[in-house]
Amino acid sequence: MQRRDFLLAAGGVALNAISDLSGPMRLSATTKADFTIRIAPLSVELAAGKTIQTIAYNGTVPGPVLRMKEGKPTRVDVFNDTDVPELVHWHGQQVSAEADGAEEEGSPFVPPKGHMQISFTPRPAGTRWYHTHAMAMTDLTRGAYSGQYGFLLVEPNSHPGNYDQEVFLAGRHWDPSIVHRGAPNNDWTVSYNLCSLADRALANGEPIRVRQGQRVLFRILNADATRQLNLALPGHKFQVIALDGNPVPRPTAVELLTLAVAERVDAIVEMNEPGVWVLGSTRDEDRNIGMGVVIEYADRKGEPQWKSPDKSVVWDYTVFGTDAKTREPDGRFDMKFMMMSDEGKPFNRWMVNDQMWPNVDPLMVKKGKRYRMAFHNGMEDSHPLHLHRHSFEVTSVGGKPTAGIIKDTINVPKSSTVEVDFIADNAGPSLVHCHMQQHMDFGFKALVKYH
Ligand SMILES: [Cu+2]
Repeated sequence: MQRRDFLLAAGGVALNAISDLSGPMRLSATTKADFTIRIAPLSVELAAGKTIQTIAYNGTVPGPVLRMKEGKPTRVDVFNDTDVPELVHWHGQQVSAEADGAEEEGSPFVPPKGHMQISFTPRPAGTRWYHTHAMAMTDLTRGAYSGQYGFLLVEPNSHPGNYDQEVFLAGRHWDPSIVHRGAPNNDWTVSYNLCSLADRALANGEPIRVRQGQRVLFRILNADATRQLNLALPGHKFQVIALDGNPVPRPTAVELLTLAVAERVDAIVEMNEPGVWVLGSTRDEDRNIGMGVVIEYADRKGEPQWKSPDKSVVWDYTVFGTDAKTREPDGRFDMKFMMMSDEGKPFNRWMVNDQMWPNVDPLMVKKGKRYRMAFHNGMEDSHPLHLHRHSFEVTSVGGKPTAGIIKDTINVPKSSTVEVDFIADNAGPSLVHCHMQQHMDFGFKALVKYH
């Protein structure tokens, strides 16, 4: 019988892991946990006659909403009932590298048929999420192609929200397969047959029931492995109050929401257009395979109505920012991303500053200093860049300066540059990577390291 015990401690954050690789589970030396996550196979009928087989948390997709208190030390028991090692990542949380659930940072795996107790202090408050950080490579049953995702709501001590109803929506594509695309991309991508925004495909689950005059807070997550999410609700506007869970300096009403992979939007909708509506993807091909949910006003019946926003309506982060001048950073990192030529098999490989993972120079930082990362995307696709264990302030998008928008993931549109600043305030290795699964698996990543 093999047994391994870990006890790692860093900055007051401890992590216990006990695993038993061959015999019955042993649970000695762990303290009672606040939350339990069980990773196990799940069969779920997302639409009538359309059942998918996946791996999920606690038998549901999405997994349960975990409500944690900001600043309160929290323990999570993770049981892995599958036969492969797993990692649970706390996206947008300033935790230790040990607890972060990223192989590249040295976080331990939850062993197959094993258990691990993870401890951290949730911060900052806001709409975060938890998801697997395992690599999938060409196995589309693993990683972000699986059902291992859920909301993590870190509740602040004071509640600023003024709303009548709270709704969690997480966009996902399902039933993936690998395809090769021709010009101009000339790359390998993933195609899907089914979508969900609530817990079922559009029109297969319960509608969201509202009353005229209600203010509904939508917490929206793009939990997809690879695809951008564009959402509209005909006849209504979204008052965006937070991006990636962080309040924006200029809450603004918009007709269209765009979320790159892993991004979150908190938005309030005033229900003042009675009817039965589709809140759904503006891409017909996604909405037609289930990306949406029905919004039903009290006493209203009939077919859900859909109308696409005008083509001229576009998503622009900077409308939520200010014109304030941002502080000059103490250091700057230019990061250029390039796809390597097609090798004839999936997937394409990626380079960062002409270097190939794991031989990518780390971004070396000193504690307490402010650094600017300039993401240069010379490709024909947009890429969602995510920094682990830190938040950043967006300072320019496509050459347009902005300030005050705090995020952990940002879309870098094709042929453009996005700049973000972060304070080096959480020692330890931190991964910065494209959140599209097949890109991070095949080299689109680098590490921030502290001197
Ligand atoms: Cu990418």
